[in-house]
Amino acid sequence: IRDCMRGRIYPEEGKVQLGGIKEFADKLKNIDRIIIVACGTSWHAGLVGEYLIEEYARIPVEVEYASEFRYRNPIITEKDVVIAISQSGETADTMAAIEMAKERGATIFGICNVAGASIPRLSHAGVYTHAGPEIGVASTKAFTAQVTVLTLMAFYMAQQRGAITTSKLIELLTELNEIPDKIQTALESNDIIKEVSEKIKDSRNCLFLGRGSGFPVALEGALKLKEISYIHAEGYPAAEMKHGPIALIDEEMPVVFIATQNSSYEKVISNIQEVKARKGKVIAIVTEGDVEVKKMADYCIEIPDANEAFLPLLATIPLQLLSYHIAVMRGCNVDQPRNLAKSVTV
Ligand code: F1P
Repeated sequence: IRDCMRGRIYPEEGKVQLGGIKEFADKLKNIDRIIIVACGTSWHAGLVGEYLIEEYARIPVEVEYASEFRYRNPIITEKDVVIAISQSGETADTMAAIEMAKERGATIFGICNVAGASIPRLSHAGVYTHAGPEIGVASTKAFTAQVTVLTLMAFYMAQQRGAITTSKLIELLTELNEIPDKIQTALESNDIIKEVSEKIKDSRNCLFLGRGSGFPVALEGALKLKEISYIHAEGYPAAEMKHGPIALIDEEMPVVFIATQNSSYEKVISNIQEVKARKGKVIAIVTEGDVEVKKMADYCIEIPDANEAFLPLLATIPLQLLSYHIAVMRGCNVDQPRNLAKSVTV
């Protein structure tokens, strides 16, 4: 995150500078919508981007699976900005999606990790994430860096469009600057996470639930568990539980909640009660010092308090660790999961 922010944020001045985006600053002031295309973990980062861009810059955002978008006949005009997110910059579906959008006149903006890869070359402009090489196949630090870039973009666009006051921006950037230290603190929960992993490592299924920006975190938590430990896992918006997944809950089902103290806290608490009433095993990611959730959950993992805008950056860390420990305990190869490729080029 520090590398990603270096030279790009000036908290005391309330300023975000993004070189790659600068020449499109005027266009961004007047656009009617943004379409984000990506696959896998990068798609989850895109959902966080939707939340942040709509919240702060007030630009409507659509988030599309590139693998689906490329085969439809979507309505795209020269007024659209398409943001392609890809760690490798070589994902075939994402490339095909932006090639199609480009032919239809859209401006393409790439968020990639690997410099000089195909997606940055196909894009009109872009930002590199500077996450360094991902050793494992499953994306982890690239996700954190993608979300950081999207956060900076949301703030940058908010600033350009006059959708945010300088004092609010100073407040947000100051807190963003503290996130690397808070992540360090979040990592200190490793021992508890290991204990929790031991308890649920033999589960056949697992549910991940969150609201607001906690929803993409839930999706990412489920994907990591699937990818590296081969446990069937689903991420859902917590409020959707009653529309189907609630039928799955019994004493065999661990349910991981993103239950931090933000705008949806009370509602998440009632979702936890619904799961407990059906004897589900609740693992909750909570804000440091939480009392309410601790009374109900079977296991709690604390993360430092933060503005809701930064929740995905913090809450994803314990979920990545949870998947990691479970996978190791099950004897899985966390760096090279079966059937998965680092970049899906076909
Ligand atoms: C997309 C992705 C990764 C996943 C795996 C397969 O890659 O789905 O999120 O971890 O490596 O590919 P990318 O477009 O972000 O490189």
